[in-house]
Amino acid sequence: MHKPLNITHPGNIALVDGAQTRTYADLDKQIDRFAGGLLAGEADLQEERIAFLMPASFEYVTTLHGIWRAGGIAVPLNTASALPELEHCLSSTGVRRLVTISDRLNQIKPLCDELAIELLDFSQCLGDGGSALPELTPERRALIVFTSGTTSKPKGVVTTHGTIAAQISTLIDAWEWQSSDVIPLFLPLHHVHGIINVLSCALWSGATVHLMPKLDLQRLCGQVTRGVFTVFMAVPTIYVKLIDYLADMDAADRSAIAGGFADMRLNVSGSAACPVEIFESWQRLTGQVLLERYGMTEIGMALSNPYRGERRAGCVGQPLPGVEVQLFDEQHQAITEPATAGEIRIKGGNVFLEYWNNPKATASSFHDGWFCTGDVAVVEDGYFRIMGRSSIDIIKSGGYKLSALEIEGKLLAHPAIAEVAVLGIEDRTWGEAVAAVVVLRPGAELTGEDLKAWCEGRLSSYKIPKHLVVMESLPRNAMGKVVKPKLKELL
Ligand code: MCA
Ligand code: AMP
Repeated sequence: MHKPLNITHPGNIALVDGAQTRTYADLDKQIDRFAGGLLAGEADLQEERIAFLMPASFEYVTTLHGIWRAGGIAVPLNTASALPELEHCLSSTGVRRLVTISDRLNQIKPLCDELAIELLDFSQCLGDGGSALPELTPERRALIVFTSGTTSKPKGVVTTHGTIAAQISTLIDAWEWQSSDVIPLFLPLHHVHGIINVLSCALWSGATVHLMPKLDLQRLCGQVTRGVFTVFMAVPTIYVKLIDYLADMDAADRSAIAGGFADMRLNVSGSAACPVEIFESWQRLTGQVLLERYGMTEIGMALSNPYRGERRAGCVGQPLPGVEVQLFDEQHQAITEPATAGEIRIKGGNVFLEYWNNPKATASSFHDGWFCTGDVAVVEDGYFRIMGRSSIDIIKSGGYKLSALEIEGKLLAHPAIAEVAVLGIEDRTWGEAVAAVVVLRPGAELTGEDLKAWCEGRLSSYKIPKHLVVMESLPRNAMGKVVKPKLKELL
């Protein structure tokens, strides 16, 4: 069983939320109370899926760990999701109880009523403490995180306590986490980057996490200037936003903030490719050589540039300790020649157990015991370099993985749209931006603004097309299948 909280220094500050702090001892006690409250006299939640909807907060951390301690499976929900997206997560995992905080109750209540889910206010779940808690073995399921892929609906990725322990411990070793570390957490807490790389690595190490419900560059940079943080982890979009933010200010302020970053021991980029231009700009601005790493919801982190040693721009480094990585060609043969592209496949204790309730998808994502990532890479002078993905239907925007098929399915319900193809187009800030190419119904008209307004409440904001192209017909191949058009010249 992994030790999700490092309580060897109970007086250390675990969490900071604005002016409030929680020591490890306080947090530990609160988690026990929450676990006891959820158990309500039962001995073990027996892998009951418990969903929770809340921003980064003490309540979030207590809920996540409380569910674990009580023997449940934690299902963290995206606070930015539209209701139909939440509906899919809740119904596909058979959730019967959902925990939230008081100012979110009204938002989620109608959906819980419709799905006959018991809606719990966080404070309602705190017991008196001191309840007996179940023994948790590594093979028990712990977490379901939703990921988009080449299917229209996101799949629930199940990891066990053992998987999570492996994902955390490899990063702690590789990046030399220490109890003196302090890290800001502004990434969403329904994905591995925020949950594992930032929150869990820090709490396992006895370090301090500053919880931020949203990315607020001004506030963040103020703290950076004051030297609050030792480690910083973000997606490339956030480094682009920081570079642009710094470019717009006077030289003295810029140099104070840049100095704050320069003094940290580590700046990490991941979740999407970090363009060489951004890697170099960040180094010029702050002196920090970004450590780029590669991961995926199903495997946690797999490849990383070295903490000590050369961090190469445009590359994702080498396999992390305990993670086996091999490139394969289309005939499933292992590639042994350098500089030959192949699919990245992974083995190790870090690999997920299954897609929830979807044995077919689970089976087809493995080959000969290797998890097939769908990402293509080459090895050059001992460093892996990601070349792209094997499916055009996966878009990476702002660090989020999006399914073109899911967005197409949604847009087809628009009364003006007869046919649609969704694709990602290169974008400096977002990596890729979502674009929709549509064929309209006879006589219909549609602008980008109309489409955006229609999508609100139906799709999370980062899935809403930022570009709209209307065509007479969609290009098709000889078999009549739609071929996604090259948009560069049309936009
Ligand atoms: C938001 N906007 C966008 C996008 N997102 N426009 C184009 N493309 C997008 N992707 C627009 C909104 O519509 C809005 O426009 C404006 O930007 C501000 O929106 P807001 O949501 O406030 O944006 P933000 O707060 O600045 O968000 C940017 C962000 C966020 C902080 C970079 O996208 C983010 O947290 N990304 C990280 C995702 C992540 O953690 N992924 C990890 C999964 P308007 O003003 O016109 O309405 S991958 C993973 O876990 C694996 C294991 C791994 O390897 O890490
Ligand atoms: P997700 O499924 O949301 O966890 O996203 C995982 C995907 O993000 C991977 O399959 C890659 O396509 C992409 N990814 C993560 N890190 C990197 C990176 N450093 N460079 C390029 N792509 C990355």
